[in-house]
Amino acid sequence: MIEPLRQNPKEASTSGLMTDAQKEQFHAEGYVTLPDAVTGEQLEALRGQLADWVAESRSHTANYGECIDGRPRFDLEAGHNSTAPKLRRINNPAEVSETYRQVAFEARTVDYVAALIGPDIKFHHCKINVKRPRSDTRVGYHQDFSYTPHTNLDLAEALLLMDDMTPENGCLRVIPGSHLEGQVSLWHGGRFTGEIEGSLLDDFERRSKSILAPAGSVCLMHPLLMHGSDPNRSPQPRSLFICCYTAADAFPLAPSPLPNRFEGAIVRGRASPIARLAEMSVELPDNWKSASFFEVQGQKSASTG
Ligand SMILES: O=C(O)CCC(=O)C(=O)O
Repeated sequence: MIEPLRQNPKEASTSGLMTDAQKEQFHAEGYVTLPDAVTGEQLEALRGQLADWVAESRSHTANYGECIDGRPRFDLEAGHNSTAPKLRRINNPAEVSETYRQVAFEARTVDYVAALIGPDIKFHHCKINVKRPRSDTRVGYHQDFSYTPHTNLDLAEALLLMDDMTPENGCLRVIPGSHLEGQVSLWHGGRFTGEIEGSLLDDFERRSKSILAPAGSVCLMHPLLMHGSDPNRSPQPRSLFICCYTAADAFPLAPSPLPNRFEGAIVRGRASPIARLAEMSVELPDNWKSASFFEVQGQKSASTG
């Protein structure tokens, strides 16, 4: 008989890093926001690299760059031009920047994740969501598990704030406790729309909470937490470096939405030869081909707009 890899996978070796109240908030409300997830130097380096990418985007008129599956790495919002660049997504920046790879693999964020769903943690994928000043990019309400279904629910999405997040610049909005209410369908009329049905919006909006925190903080989300965000109406940018981590014994039930050469890399602890299966039914995503989920959610890019 095959024994479980460990008796209590929630027992983390990172004692003292987070308070019991912070861990309890993640499990009870589905998210927790923590300060100083990266050092000041790491934050500066991330921001510097992003500024270079935004500058580079000025010379492009359509999505560009190439990920390992042939899709563009750099995704531009419709209306992008050289004077008002609207770079909105960079897919798997860790593959093209050592600064981003180091933060994704080594920053304190990963210790926070190990304290919540560890000790054994795998990297799945990463991305930067940029909302340039006064840009229309929004994020329709969804649960990340619907894009990255796994054999169990021990996943954590780490959203690192690269700018202060404010009510005006399109801050992340979460629905506390929604991770305990099951998966909400993202398929409508036979199509994977990547966001919830419009009729559910009012209820979720009423229950939503804005994540307002300074740059360098991280919001850690349970994979079934419902969340979204509005356009940036301010003169300031709003950028998030988002990494998806899983427990070592959680295995994908669908192809990665953002294939990358680091998928499955162990970032804390040890690999698992055992897949842990949670008893649940899981709605699977469509294997979409566009440059980012913004297009899946019906928002045109510079290539399609
Ligand atoms: O950028 C945001 O506001 C939310 C990001 C998000 O939900 C995602 O990329 O899955």
